[in-house]
Amino acid sequence: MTLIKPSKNPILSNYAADAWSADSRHDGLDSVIAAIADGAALIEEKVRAATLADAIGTSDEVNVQGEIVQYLDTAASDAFVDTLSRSGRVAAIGCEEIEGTVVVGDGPQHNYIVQMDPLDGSSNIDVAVSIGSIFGIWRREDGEAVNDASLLKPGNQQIAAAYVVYGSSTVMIVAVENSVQGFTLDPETRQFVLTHPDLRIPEKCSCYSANEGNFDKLDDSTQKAFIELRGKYSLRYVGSLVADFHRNLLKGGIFLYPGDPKSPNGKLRLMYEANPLGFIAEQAGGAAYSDSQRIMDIQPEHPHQRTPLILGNRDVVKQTIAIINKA
Ligand code: AHM
Ligand code: MG
Repeated sequence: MTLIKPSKNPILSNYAADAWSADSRHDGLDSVIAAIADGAALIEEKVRAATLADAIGTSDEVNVQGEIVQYLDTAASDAFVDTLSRSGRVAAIGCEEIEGTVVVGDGPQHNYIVQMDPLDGSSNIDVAVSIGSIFGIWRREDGEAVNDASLLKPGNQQIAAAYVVYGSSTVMIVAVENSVQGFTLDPETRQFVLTHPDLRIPEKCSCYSANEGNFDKLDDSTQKAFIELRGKYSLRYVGSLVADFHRNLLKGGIFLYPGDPKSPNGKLRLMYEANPLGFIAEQAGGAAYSDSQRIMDIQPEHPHQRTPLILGNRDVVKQTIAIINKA
């Protein structure tokens, strides 16, 4: 597999060097972000060709109708494990597609732990709708053992988070404390260019994003919260978390995937969906809660555990939680 070297992303690399490496806790973080950018540029090409590959089915790797979905999930997982491992800065990786911990290295320079959903919104791959990749980034302390426990740090210890949306453009959002920056992949130069500096969620909430088809399954108080949102905001739901969140970050909005009596923890995963997007939302002035607590304060017990997720404009998230928690 050909990897795009960090030097092919000079604007991103230079930006990272200036903005993120000044803080000593960010030592080497620019290499981790550049590795995510490299993997994203590679996967973007495969995403653009996904429907074609599915229809033609000429490659041995995608020779059965429908296997493209599985193929892209695996290709994205492999690509990001590869680029992150090559960054020389990552100690361990947790991944939606991989049951256990990918231990990369325990040298003094391996000072980051990355958790990722390499291809979010898989059900939208074969219908040409926006999908994405999500990353939470934690610091490994000096000398800290690298093992399964490395993946069980709470979200409030994240040092950075990022996501990529493969949509009408390919956009990468990167957040560190108090800073959320957006980059767009230039299809000509294959460079990520800073296009959305210093993002903040707009104060005005324009829309809510939720699977309304689940309404009848919800408990009474959650139904009340949905009804309240219906009366005030437009419904916009892509069905790819990363795309729904991206729209709400830029335009103002709230995303909900609550639990229900049958599935109290909902559908979405704490470590590589809720925590990274929760971190980004908070740095952009928003909020992220399960039904009962701040997402980032949940102490993880399992790398693949699920959580209800209510995410976006701070005030609207708080109002929604208050309705859900009213007995
Ligand atoms: P995935 O990680 O397998 O793609 O699943 C997660 C996706 C999210 O992107 C999205 O918010 C949610 O599942 C949609 O679920 P539903 O189809 O139940 O509305
Ligand atoms: Mg996902």
